[in-house]
Amino acid sequence: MALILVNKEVPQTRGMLYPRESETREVRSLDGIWNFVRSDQANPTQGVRDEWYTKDLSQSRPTIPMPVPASYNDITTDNLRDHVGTVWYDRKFFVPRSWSKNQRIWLRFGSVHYEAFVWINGQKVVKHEIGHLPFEAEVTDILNYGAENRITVMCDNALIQTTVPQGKITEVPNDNGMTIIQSYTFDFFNYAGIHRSVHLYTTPRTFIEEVEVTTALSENNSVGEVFYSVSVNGSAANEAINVLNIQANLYDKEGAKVANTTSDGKLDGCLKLTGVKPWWPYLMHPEPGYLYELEIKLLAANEELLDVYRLKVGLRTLSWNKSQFLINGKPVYFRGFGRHEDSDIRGKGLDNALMVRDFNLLKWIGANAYRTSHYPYSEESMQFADQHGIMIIDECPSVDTENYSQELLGKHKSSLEQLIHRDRNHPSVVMWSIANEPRTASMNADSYFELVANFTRSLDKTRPITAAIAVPYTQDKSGRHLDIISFNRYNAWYSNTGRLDMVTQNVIDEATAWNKQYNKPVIMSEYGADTLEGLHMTPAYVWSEEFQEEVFARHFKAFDQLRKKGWFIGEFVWNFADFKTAQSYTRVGGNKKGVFTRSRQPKAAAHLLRKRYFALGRDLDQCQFPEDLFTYIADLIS
Ligand code: BDP
Repeated sequence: MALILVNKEVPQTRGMLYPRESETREVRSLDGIWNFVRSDQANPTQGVRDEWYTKDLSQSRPTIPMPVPASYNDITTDNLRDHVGTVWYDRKFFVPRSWSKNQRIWLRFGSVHYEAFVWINGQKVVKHEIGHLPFEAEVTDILNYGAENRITVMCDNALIQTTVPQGKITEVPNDNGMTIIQSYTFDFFNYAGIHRSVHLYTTPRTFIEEVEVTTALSENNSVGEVFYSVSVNGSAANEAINVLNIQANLYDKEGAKVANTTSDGKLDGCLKLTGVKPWWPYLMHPEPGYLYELEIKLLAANEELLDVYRLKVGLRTLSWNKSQFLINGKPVYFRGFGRHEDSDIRGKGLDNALMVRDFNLLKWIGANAYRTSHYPYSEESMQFADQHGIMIIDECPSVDTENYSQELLGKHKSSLEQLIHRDRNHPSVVMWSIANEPRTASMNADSYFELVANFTRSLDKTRPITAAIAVPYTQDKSGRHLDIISFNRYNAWYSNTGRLDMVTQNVIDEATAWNKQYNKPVIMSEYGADTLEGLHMTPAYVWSEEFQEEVFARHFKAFDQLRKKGWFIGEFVWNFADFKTAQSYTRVGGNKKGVFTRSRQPKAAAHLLRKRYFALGRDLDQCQFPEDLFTYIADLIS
C-alpha cells in the first residue's frame, strides 16, 4: 500500500559551536574514567524509576570503571559487548568559584550513541536521540560553584524500526529462559556509550551563539569574499539587538590581518580580500588545505567587548552540472575510501592517536577524499580534513533504510539538520550523502527520498546531494532526487564470487547505465573484497592478498575507460581499514575489506592503490610522485 508522507517541520538546532577557548571563554574537559553500571536487560527503566541519578551510582549498584570517550562494549571481559538497552555513567567534578560571576555555563557532548539522558546534581538537563551528533544544554543555574557536582548519564543503545539507523529487538528463548536480542541489517558493530568528549564551557551572558560562513571567489580565484552571519544569545540581544556590533577580522596562516569589517548594528557582513590563497584538495595544488582564521568579536554599543569566537575558514567554490563536479572551477576526480570510526578496544570512541595515524595513511596512499560511511564522524576529524585538504562526502546515519514511515522520515530529516548545522562551515565538506544503501526499489522510496532530498537542499544549496545506492538501476526510485549518483557494487565478491574475468565489463556497463538513466555524474562509492592479511595464493583465490589486488586492478581498468566518458567522477574503495561487525559466519573477526588492517598496517593492495592514486594525481593535477613510490628493480640499459 502506498504510504502518504507529509513534510512536517523538524526541530531546529541552536548554538553548538565547537567549544574553543578565547579571552571571553573557558573550556574544561570532563573526559576520564567514569563510574559505570549496566541495567538489567529485562528491566531497562528501573534506574529511572528508582531515581539512580539522585545519588552516586555506587549507592544504587556496584560500579565498574569506564573510560570516556570510548565505546563500552570491548572494555570488559564479560558479555557487556552484547548488552541491549540502558547503561549508566556518573562522575564528580568541581566548578571553580570564579565561574559564578556574570557568565553562563554549558555542558556539551560530542556524541553519545544512541540515546542519552543527562542529569546534573540530580536535575534533568538534556535528552538527545541519534548517535554521532553533538548536543548541549545550559547548566548555569544547576551547578554548585566552588563546590563538587555530579553528572549522571543514562545511555540506551536499542535500535528499532523508527531509529536512525534502524534495528529490531526481539525476545527469544535461551537455555535459561528468555533473552533480548538486538539485530540489524547494517554491516558494522552497534558500538555504544559516550563516544566523544564531554565539555563544560563558559560564555559571557550575551554571547555569539552561532556563526555561519560561506565563501565566494572571483577574478580567476584571486579575489575572495567571506560572508558571515552571526546569531547572538543573551539579554542584550533580546532587548536591543541594534546596539550590538560585530567586528570581523580575517588572518592568514602567518597571522597577518588580511581583511576586517565592523557591522553597523547588523549581525552579518562580508569580508573581501585580494591575493587569495584558495582552499584546494590534497594533491590538486602544492599548498592544499589553506585556512584563514576568522575572528568574530561581539561589541556592545559603547565598544565594550562582549565575546570573541575564532574559527578556521577555507575559501573555495563548488559547482556541479550533468557531468562534472568542480572545485574553484577545476573538475575533481575523487579517489578515496569508505571508512569507519572503529578500532580495537575503544570501538567508536574518539582517539587522537588513531585519527592522526589515519590521516598520515590517507596522505601516504594519495587519497583526496573519503565518505563518512555510515554516520557523522568526529568534529575533530572534520577540522583535520579541513587542514589537510581531504574532501569529505558527509553522510548522515541512515543506513539500509527500509519500512518507511512518517516517524522515520522525521528522525532522518532531523539527523540531516543536525549534521548540516554542525558541518556547514567546513571547507572539506563537499557533498551530503543522505543515505547508504536505502531500499529504494520500494514504492514508498520515491516520495520519501524526494522529501529528504528537498529538505537537505532547503538547508544548504551550496553542496550537491548524493546517496550510495545498491539496488539495481532498473529498480531504483531515488536517483532522480539526487545531484550525483553513487553506487556500491561487489563484482567478483558478492556477485560472481571469484570471477575476476567478470569485473571490468560489468562495472563499465553498470556505471554507464546509471548515467544514461539519470544524466548525472556517477561515482563508484564502494567496491572491494575481504582479505585476510598474510594469506597468499596464486593464482588469486578469494580472501587472499593477491585476490584483493586483482579485484582492484580489474576495477582500475574499468575506471580508466569510464573516465574517458567525461561523467565518471570518482572511485572509492571499500574499506580504508578492517572493522568490527555483528557476529556472522561470513565475517572472520569482522569485515576484512580493509586496505589497512584494523591496527592500521598496509595489506599488499595498499601499495598497489598508492601507485594508482598518485598516478591519477600526476595525470590529472600534475602532483609530484613521492620518492619511495616505486621500488628499485634494475637499471636497464637497453
Ligand atoms: C555494502 C555496505 C557496507 C558493507 C559492505 C560489505 O554499504 O556497509 O560493509 O557492503 O558487505 O553493502 O562489505
